[in-house]
Amino acid sequence: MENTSRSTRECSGKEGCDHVELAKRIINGNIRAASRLIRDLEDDVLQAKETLKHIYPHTGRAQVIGITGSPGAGKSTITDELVSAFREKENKVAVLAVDPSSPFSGGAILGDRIRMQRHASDPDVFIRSLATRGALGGLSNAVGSAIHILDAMGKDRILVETVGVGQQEVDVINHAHTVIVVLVPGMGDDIQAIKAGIMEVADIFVINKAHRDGTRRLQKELLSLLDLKGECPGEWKPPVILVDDVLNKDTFNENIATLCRTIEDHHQHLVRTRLLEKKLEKKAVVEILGVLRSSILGPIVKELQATGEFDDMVSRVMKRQNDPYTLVEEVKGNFLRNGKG
Ligand SMILES: Nc1nc2c(ncn2[C@@H]2O[C@H](COP(=O)(O)OP(=O)(O)OP(=O)(O)O)[C@@H](O)[C@H]2O)c(=O)[nH]1
Ligand SMILES: [Mg+2]
Repeated sequence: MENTSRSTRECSGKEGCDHVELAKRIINGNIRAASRLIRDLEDDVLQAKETLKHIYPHTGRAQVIGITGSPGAGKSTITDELVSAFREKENKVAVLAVDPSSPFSGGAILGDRIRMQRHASDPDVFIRSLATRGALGGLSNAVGSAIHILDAMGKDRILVETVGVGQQEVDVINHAHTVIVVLVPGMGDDIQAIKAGIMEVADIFVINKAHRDGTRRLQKELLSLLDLKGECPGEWKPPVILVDDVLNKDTFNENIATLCRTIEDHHQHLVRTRLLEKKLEKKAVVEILGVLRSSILGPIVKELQATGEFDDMVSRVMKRQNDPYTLVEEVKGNFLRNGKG
């Protein structure tokens, strides 16, 4: 209901609902237009899809870099520094801070904005946070679409920051071409990382706050884990980069420069080995399945919820009056016959 009223309000507003016009403004790099569409994605406004259709042909150019790691590992600090490094090369940059845990934008993300304040006046740096309020397409879908918006705006590099915890975050980070996992010594990060399956998605490891005790131990553990995995000739072995205390400006900057070069090397590797093509193919599959799920399953679920049938199904399954298989078969049959649940 909330979504419908919101879309109606926007369409009758003075900005109108001309998707072509909104798409054009985004393609021209208009920050307000892009922000509005990202907000609509968060709110699961149906019309957002119409605008996305128009911007899609203008996407596929940007390099997407994912940054993940435990809370407080230093992801935003490193992201902020990467933004500066990319700006020195005159790249247009976007940062998407994804907060899966928060039902509202703000909180930790607000901290990120403050931390990245020095880029606030740069028109070629666009920083946005993304939280979803239970979008049917799921967070990963919303992130994929937000990346398309930033890409269509003409950004050369898109940095996606997320806290690496569970499967949802792994799905989010899989939108990136290159994934950086930030670890900190002395936090039991190694164990957490393996548990969360983050090891599998890492292309580059960063040990941040490398002035701390335990850095060498963590580095050794990581390297032996990577050795255990083994590697085929020509395969990318994720390098482990140490990043010194942000207060040791000179070494910190040097370390960030190494990180930038490694990101470049990884990108070249993806292109050379045609892994980039494979990644893009996988992304297309995931994207189609996600849209299928939200456009076919979404309306059925909404209808069942609106009529109270969904609650009824839950209660029947709980009391073992019905099994979910039979119930879903009935829903499917009704839907195919009548076009509704
Ligand atoms: N001393 C020191 N502090 C650091 C360093 N890197 C980050 N910090 C501090 O650690 C805190 C967390 O850093 P962030 O960059 O916000 O970490 P994050 O991983 O983005 O945190 P979340 O987004 O909240 O998960 C901040 O107070 C930083 O100033 C470092 O190298 N040395
Ligand atoms: Mg952060």
